[in-house]
Amino acid sequence: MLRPRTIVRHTTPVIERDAAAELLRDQLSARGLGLGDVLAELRALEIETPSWGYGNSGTRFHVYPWTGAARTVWERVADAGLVHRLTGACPSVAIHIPWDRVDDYAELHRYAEEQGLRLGAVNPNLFQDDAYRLGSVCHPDQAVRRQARDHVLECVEIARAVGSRDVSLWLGDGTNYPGQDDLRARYRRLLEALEEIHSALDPGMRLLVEYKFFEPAFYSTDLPDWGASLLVCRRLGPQAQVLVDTGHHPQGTNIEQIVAILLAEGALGGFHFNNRKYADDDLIVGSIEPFELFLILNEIAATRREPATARTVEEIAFMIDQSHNVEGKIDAMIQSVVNIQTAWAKALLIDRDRLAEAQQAGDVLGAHRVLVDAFETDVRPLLAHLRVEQGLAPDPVQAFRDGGHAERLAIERGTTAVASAFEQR
Ligand SMILES: [Mn+2]
Repeated sequence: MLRPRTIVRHTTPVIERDAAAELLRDQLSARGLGLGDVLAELRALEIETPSWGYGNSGTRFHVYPWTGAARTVWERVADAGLVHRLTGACPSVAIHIPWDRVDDYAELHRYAEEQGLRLGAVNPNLFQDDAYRLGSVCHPDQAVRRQARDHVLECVEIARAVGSRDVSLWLGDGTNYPGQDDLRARYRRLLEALEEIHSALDPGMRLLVEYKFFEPAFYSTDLPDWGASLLVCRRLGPQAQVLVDTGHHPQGTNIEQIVAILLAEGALGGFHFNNRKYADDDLIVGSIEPFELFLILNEIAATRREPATARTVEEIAFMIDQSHNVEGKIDAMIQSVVNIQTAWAKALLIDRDRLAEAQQAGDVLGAHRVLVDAFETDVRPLLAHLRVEQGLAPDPVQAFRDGGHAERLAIERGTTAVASAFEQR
């Protein structure tokens, strides 16, 4: 989420007068930007981390247990709290039902608050029950469809109980072979289910509709792309919005253009950020394609500057959806947060007047160079300044590594045997 824009009066910059800071100042003033405004926009960016990113998880091949990884929902929320304390940018944590199911959601809500957090999006699980072999809400059998709908309705209840705005829906539904099921009938079943779920939302709540072009199904997926998600959301109403998971597209897809169109249509509800090389790899955000991440955030930054669309942009949920197989969980999460902040800072540094001029004049490479110029700017001093100003360490990854946290958690939790459905994900 982006906090509402605030007009920042000119505060006295406190960046140390070292060479990097001088350079940064020059870079900002050359673009007509004030340090105070840029810092305010950086502070506005709130990133939601996923509870499932803190436990042992992995690929279909093996799950390598990580010493000190969170074992329960309480530990996952505690780890999210630690990430927030180190970054100052992650005030909410998404939960997944049934992995994070508890008897008393008021208690979970209170516990999150003690950790300095809100409970964020509630994610139903429509892919891990034996009954879902042929799908969940699109299953040919009415009884299975009922079970799936009831599960999502339970998640709406949980969202209400914990004060969460968003129910975030991803379906594993699809078919593996041509002719396996009637594609139009499946679409009708999908609409019927989502209409019932959407009508159960309170005003102010949202249903985020995620898409993915393949996997676990390999021939057809019932919500394969952003167009299908958008069509469904349009049928449902304004409380249904599209969720873009950056790992859910075919190779070479221009994700930033999808983002631009969804922004123009007021239909972008949020992101699941992660990165990939080949498929839905759920790697650290920005680890493989930092330029793509920058271009996505460029669309957000540009839209945020326009008064007509600024309000819509504020509602976007910036969520991480990752799974860490060979690396430390908290370390990886902080690195993702840092990478998003870095790309956001670079997007804020784009000289938009010069860009618009070049575009209007048909100066193809001139316009391209304006973007590349911002992308190549070293924003590390700017982000370090932001954090020090917030009373944080300048490099949160280093702060985590130096703070003895991993060692403490290893002693407290040890190595978890990988047995539950959660860890097998
Ligand atoms: Mn996702």
